[in-house]
Amino acid sequence: MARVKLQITRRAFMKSALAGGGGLAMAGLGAGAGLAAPPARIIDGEPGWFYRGEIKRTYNYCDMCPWRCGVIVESVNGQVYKIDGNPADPKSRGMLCARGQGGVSFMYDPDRLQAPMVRTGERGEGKFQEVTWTEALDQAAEKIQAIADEYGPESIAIFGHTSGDFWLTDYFAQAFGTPNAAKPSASLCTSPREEASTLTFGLPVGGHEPVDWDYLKCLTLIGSHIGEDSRNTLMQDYTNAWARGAKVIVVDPRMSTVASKADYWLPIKPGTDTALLLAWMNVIINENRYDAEYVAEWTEGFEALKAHVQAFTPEWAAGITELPAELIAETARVMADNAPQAVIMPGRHTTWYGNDTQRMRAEYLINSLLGAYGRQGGFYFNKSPYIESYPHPPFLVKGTSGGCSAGPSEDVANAPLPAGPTGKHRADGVREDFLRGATAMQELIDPMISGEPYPIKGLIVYGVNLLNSIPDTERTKEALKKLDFVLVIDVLPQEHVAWADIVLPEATYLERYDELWTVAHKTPYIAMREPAVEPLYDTKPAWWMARELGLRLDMDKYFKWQDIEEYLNTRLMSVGSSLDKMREQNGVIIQKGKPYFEDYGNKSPFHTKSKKIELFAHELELAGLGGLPVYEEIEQPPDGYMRLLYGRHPVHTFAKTQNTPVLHALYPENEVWINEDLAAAQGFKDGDMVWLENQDGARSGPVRVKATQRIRKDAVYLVHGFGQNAPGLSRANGKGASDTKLETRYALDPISGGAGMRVNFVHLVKEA
Ligand SMILES: Nc1nc2c(c(=O)[nH]1)N[C@H]1C(S)=C(S)[C@@H](COP(=O)(O)OP(=O)(O)OC[C@H]3O[C@@H](n4cnc5c(=O)[nH]c(N)nc54)[C@H](O)[C@@H]3O)O[C@H]1N2
Ligand SMILES: Nc1nc2c(c(=O)[nH]1)N[C@H]1C(S)=C(S)[C@@H](COP(=O)(O)OP(=O)(O)OC[C@H]3O[C@@H](n4cnc5c(=O)[nH]c(N)nc54)[C@H](O)[C@@H]3O)O[C@H]1N2
Ligand code: SF4
Ligand SMILES: [Mo]
Repeated sequence: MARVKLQITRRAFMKSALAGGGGLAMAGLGAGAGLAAPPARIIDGEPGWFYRGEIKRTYNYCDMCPWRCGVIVESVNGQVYKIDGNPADPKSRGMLCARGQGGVSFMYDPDRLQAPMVRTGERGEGKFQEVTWTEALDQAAEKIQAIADEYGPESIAIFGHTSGDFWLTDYFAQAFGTPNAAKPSASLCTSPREEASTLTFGLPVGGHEPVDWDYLKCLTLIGSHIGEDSRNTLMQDYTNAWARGAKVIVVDPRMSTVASKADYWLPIKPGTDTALLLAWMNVIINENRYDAEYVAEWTEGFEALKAHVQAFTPEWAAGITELPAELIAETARVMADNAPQAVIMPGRHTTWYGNDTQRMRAEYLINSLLGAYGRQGGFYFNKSPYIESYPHPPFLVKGTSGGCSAGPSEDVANAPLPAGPTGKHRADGVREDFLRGATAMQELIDPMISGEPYPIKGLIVYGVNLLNSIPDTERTKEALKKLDFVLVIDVLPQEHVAWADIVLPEATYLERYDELWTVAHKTPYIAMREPAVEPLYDTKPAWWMARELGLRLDMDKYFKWQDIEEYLNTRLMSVGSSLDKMREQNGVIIQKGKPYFEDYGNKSPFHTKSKKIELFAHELELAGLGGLPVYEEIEQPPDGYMRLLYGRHPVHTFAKTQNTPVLHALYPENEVWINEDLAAAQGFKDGDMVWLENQDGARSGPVRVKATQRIRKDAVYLVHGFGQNAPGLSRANGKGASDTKLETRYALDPISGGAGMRVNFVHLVKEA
């Protein structure tokens, strides 16, 4: 494949890659149905007839996905017209992905929730009556108080995601005293990689994967599908590295977009990645291609690892992964030849098969053998920005929600340890079932049904798509029927909203202030969010709802601030800033990082017990979970079935943007990818409409067949987020098939508590 060897400048890339999808959408469809044309500039001191008023620019961070690029929002006379990337923001660098530009359309979606509501029909029926905020909040507080009085505060569970979740899942939960706060971005997403990282380095990966892109020479992606996973920064970084000639190795059972641009595509048999990783270690160690000096200085357990991998030859792995032994050896050599500017980028959604922490550890061990951590062009050490919390009395419990989008960490060092849903702790305070993981969201459902080990009676759902994000939706519905109280805070009439007792409609990110976004990065930084316009309808921000509930629940001492501006200005004072100063300084505060070993003097940057990279994990060995990763065989599809795989589409986020007018227009429904030859043998062709049925008889569809050579014969693939059953979503309802509804099973990772969802099998059924 011919390559442009010049460094693509970011401007040029924007024109070529990003503006293509997003820009076209905005030009073709307008910022939202029925909006007037954007205002034009003043010519020769006189506004033209088309002049509509002054353009107001406000700072924000995008909430169209959990990545949160810094943006500048342009509005005129209380109407938002345009969102641009903030050039000063380390994530957006002046650019956005299509979803980010779709934010205007998301805000003006006419299907939005418009007023607080109280249920009038049965749970799940979706019958509500509008009430005032006072009525809704009074009733909610009364219910929550009654449950806490009878069963204790821990019997209220709080699920949260999207960027206002800090106020509920972190702040409110800890102040109220419930340890049962959880985010899908932990146990359904990052918990294996975070757990593995903590075990190996004593450091989390953090929200932003610390790949030192500018100097990188070799990138390996295990399942990460950059380009479909359309995080703005990653697409920019990838394109620049690729244009510079960096080698790219992609391991994926499907030829993803990024695989089509790689030097090597390894179409691995699903679920066998750990075998490949062990064989790579075998080659790197036995051919003396590891960084011996680095390994001696910075790691512990090398001899045990060396002995461990002897049996795992490329020939052994070839039999398991269905990849040629020669290709396995060759790719290991390519990585080693480029070390330490060679990294296996930690995937983000890493809950795959239930043995995921060990797979992630295997990736980190290779990165360590290559000497990549703390080296230019490998991984930098990221650092959280310094800023003080708003002063408050000690919280009643320590935060456990975790996740890739946790709010700013609070100082809760002296708070008692949480009693998770099992309530069991080892003598050293570590939870028995999960080593250190954040509370696993999907594991909180059972106590709602069984009352064991103690009952969960109330549920607050903030910005979580309950029936599209957690596997085994029938079990979730059973739990929803049993609960004494369900409070939902959302912006759209999503499927789960129909199950609420009380619905509180939130103002979108373009209409509200919010907590500061503090990012652990090469250059630690703080970004702000302020409203571009007044909230539409009768909607309110999360900080206000959390405070109003808190005041009604005798939690006044945690809500001393009168309004959000006072809260934010007090925090910003600790870094010599304020909202006004931030506005003058491009909406971000950038601090100095400590990316490389040189920045630590004689101190070790690793926070493990040994202060080294623990190739051998003593803690896991002690817990009987194995100090070194091993390959474990997983269940294979029954005859006639294929494994259900899933991933992202570049213009959609999870199950939340399918109804957004401009994004819906770009990709209105998903398709089921199936190997072309296999489809033909089963009597299906490209474009056929089919239903998908899983091993337990669950069905979803109808969905269009995409017959392609770009996927193996043992798997099919769906873009996540479609197949919704929410009549209030006029565009998304009933379009395509849902991976979630076909995931009636999951495999629990014993180390991280993550839910592996790629353990379900489907077959195609002709549309009835
Ligand atoms: N457009 C868009 N971008 C997003 C998001 C979004 O919703 N929309 N969400 C963001 C979030 S929160 C996350 S967590 C990330 C997720 O993005 P990633 O971390 O990149 O996603 P994964 O789901 O881990 O990877 C999906 C890929 O794994 C491949 N795969 C499936 N099974 C296997 C296997 O056994 N082995 C290997 N090697 N590969 C396999 C699939 O074919 C697919 O290409 O995306 C982020 N970016
Ligand atoms: N089957 C399956 N399950 C998955 C995944 C998958 O690929 N397949 N991916 C997993 C991953 S990686 C992740 S991170 C999670 C994501 O899980 P979720 O975050 O639950 O996913 P979304 O569908 O984005 O749901 C966001 C919800 O927040 C609402 N919302 C949007 N903006 C706002 C706002 O400003 N305020 C409030 N209050 N609500 C708002 C949306 O309407 C929606 O109901 O899902 C996980 N679950
Ligand atoms: S990657 Fe796209 S959707 Fe996500 S925060 Fe950035 S601009 Fe918004
Ligand atoms: Mo995620």
